[in-house]
Amino acid sequence: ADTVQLLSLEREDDLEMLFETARKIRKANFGSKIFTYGFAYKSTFCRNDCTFCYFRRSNKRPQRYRKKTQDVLDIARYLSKEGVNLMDLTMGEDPRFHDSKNGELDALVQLVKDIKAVTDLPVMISPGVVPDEALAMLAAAGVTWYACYQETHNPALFKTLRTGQPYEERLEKKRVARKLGLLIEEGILSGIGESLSDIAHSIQVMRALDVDQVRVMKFVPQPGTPMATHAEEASLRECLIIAVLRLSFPDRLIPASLDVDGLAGLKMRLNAGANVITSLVPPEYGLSGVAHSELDIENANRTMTGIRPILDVCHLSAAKREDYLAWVRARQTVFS
Ligand code: SAM
Ligand code: MD0
Ligand code: SF4
Repeated sequence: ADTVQLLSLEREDDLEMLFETARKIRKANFGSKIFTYGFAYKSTFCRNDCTFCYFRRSNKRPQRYRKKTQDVLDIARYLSKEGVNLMDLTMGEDPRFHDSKNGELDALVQLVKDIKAVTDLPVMISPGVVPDEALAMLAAAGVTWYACYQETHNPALFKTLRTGQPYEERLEKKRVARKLGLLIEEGILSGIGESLSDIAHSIQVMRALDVDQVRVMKFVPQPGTPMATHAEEASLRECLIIAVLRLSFPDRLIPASLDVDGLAGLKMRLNAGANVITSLVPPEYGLSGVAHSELDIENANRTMTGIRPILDVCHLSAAKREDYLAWVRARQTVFS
């Protein structure tokens, strides 16, 4: 069946068959092991004004912060002890981190080194579009992954979402990252006015990019933004796309994010063929989520302890650090 046909499935039994196929493909490639990523929103300042995002520059509501090095290190230590496989440092496009003028970029570079020294965890960085030199410095410091989601590969739709941001520049940054030896994560938003052929086209573009990790997250309306009253689609649609991604990228990593529906939405995403749980966030550090700035954080649902019962019912288990490192190394040798 072609991609658009799969994406138009609606009947419950058809969907169940698709999800089952996706799980079989996951099993053939990854067994029953699921990778886990810790998440820290390092800076919630941003120069951009994406219409879908709570942290867009013009929104007055978010709590803006830049987490101190020591706090992020504590967080990484906590998550590492819990057994996560990777630490994702995310930030708004905060220009303070874009050059060496004020010391923040150098502090970030040092933070990456410290996380690796203290926890031995691989690091993913999600800083948005940053200068090539900054990316090169982070790569040299030992960052493993660059995550940067295009949201859509329809340039006209992109323009309405990422207002004022050049489509090509954002796409190109991922090629730059790959050339620097980084693994790359690319992704799309669903429920933002895309057509089924837009999604199919995204899959083609992401295949051409040869991305290592590929995600879909459904759009969650954010207070204080132009899309605050935009309809929110059913989470099942995100799951359908996850399953189609699994069919299209059998041996790549596909996240089930805790950020969209919290712990309650984990099982359905794993059942759709996801093999990474992202956005594990420890309580009590005052950290924000992205699609939900608070959901399930302070009640400790977004922790390894929180997710284990779900892994159990799905007959899955959390991968050990060695399993994850082996996968990463194997991917790195493909293009080095
Ligand atoms: N500022 C960097 C950037 O935009 O690449 C890094 C932040 S990254 C965590 C932001 C990602 O979260 C976006 O690329 C988008 O895919 C997702 N996101 C943001 N707002 C969202 C929302 N309201 N609903 C669902 N996903 C959202
Ligand atoms: C997540 N909140 O995994 C995080 C974020 C950025 N690399 C990831 C969107 O859902
Ligand atoms: Fe800024 Fe990223 Fe939010 Fe866009 S998605 S407003 S770049 S934090």
